[in-house]
Amino acid sequence: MAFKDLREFIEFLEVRGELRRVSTLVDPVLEITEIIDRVSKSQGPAVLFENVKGSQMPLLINTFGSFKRMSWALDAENLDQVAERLQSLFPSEPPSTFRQKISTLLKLKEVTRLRPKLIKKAPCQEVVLNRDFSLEIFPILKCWPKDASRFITLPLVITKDPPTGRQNIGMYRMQVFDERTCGMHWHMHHDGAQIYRESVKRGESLEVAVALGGDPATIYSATAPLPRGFDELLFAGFLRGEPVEVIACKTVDLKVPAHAEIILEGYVDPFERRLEGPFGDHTGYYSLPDEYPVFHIKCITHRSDPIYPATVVGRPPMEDCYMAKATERIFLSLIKAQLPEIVDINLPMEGVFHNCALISIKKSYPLHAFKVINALWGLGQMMFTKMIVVVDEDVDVQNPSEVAWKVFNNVDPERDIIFTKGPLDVLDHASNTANYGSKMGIDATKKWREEGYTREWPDDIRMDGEIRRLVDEKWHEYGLE
Ligand SMILES: Cc1cc2nc3c(=O)[nH]c(=O)nc-3n(C[C@H](O)[C@H](O)[C@H](O)COP(=O)(O)O)c2cc1C
Ligand SMILES: [Mn+2]
Repeated sequence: MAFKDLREFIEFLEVRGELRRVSTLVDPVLEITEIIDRVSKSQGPAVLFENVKGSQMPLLINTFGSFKRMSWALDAENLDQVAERLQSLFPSEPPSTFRQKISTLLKLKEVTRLRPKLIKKAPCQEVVLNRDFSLEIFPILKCWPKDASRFITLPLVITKDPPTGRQNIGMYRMQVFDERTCGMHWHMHHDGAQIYRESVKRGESLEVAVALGGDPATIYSATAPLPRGFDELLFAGFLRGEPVEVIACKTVDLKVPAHAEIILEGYVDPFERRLEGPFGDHTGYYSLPDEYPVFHIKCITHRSDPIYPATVVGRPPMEDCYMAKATERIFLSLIKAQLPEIVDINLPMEGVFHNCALISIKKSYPLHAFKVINALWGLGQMMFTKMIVVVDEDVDVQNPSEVAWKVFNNVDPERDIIFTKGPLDVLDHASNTANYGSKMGIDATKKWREEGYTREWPDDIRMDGEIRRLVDEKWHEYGLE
């Protein structure tokens, strides 16, 4: 059964020994980061800090920071289960028989049932503050020494696309400028920024609501690279198997997750910009200061006893790596629906997801690897991928050592590497130019005669099965244990 809110998930984690409460007084300025960096690097639990300096509210962190917790957050025991659920929605073969067509239609009907559901009264509005309010009541973190200020690090930023009226949710960190103003760090390629550009074109300010907390699948959905126009809350409904309940905001025309802990309502002006950053980011480097829009808060609503959710990003692995691994598993089925020759994908944590992709394929025609590489560079947020390595289907891409063995031995660099240019993630610091640069595709598959390879490709060394069985049987006799 789906979790209704953050506190149900906290209870679930606590029963399973996956959440610790800390009652010692801790400072949200740097101290929590150092604690959670250590916990995270040793695959530790989620932590509820109950006594945070300067605030009455407890702070929840590292909630998603393991494969187990990330899977539970999505109502599954492991991420492959979640992927399978999605696979059934996006079959790689079009329905052919009447029965298959009916079953596809039934699934579509099921999806309609899972659309967000509007309710009239919600926990996230138990307290409404629209006159004397300040962000200072929240235990907002300053994560790293050179961060420009405190940052809200786990916000669900909700906007509405002016032409279509469709809502979008993205997670964009928010620098606190003062009691009622924050930076709005939506990267130019993300839906939030595209929607904002529409409002700039119209010269209108854009209404924005920010939810903190909510059920864990909804929080994850804000980070999922869905195509523009695809409702993150419907996606969350699908992950949960139950619709997400929403409520109308008090001062803006937006609907927010009813079971969130805290809601910030306000607007972003079409022309105002302020320097945002630096901020210690998930690349393990500080993202440099740059001009970003500004969020003005008009009203804050929250539960009577809110829990403030946060995360710390930094040199991987950290909490966000597990959220991204969920994305890797879930979106593999969507990618496969378009590129069925793909067997598996590994986005290594060290590559922070947009820097490196290891891909295995069923190769069936000459230069097939390059077809896949080029297709991925044109596919949603995979467009950012700086380095793509393609290997044959028998190579386990989840084992980077096996992939390295293939690359180092199978590749003739001049023949097997292609370079291209394209957009880069805003956080890339290696390119001479911000936001775009070069990319590399490496074909580490076995080369064919039809690909111009005229020599004889050697076999992998493998022992005969019979000898292996013999040695298995006699193993203890050799006295080598
Ligand atoms: C912890 C965390 C922090 C993130 N911070 C930002 C950010 O500051 N700006 C941004 O544009 N994307 C950020 N992202 C990535 C986006 O949330 C993600 O790409 C999402 O798909 C964007 O949604 P959208 O396309 O609907 O805008 C962050 C992701 C995570 C997990
Ligand atoms: Mn979106």
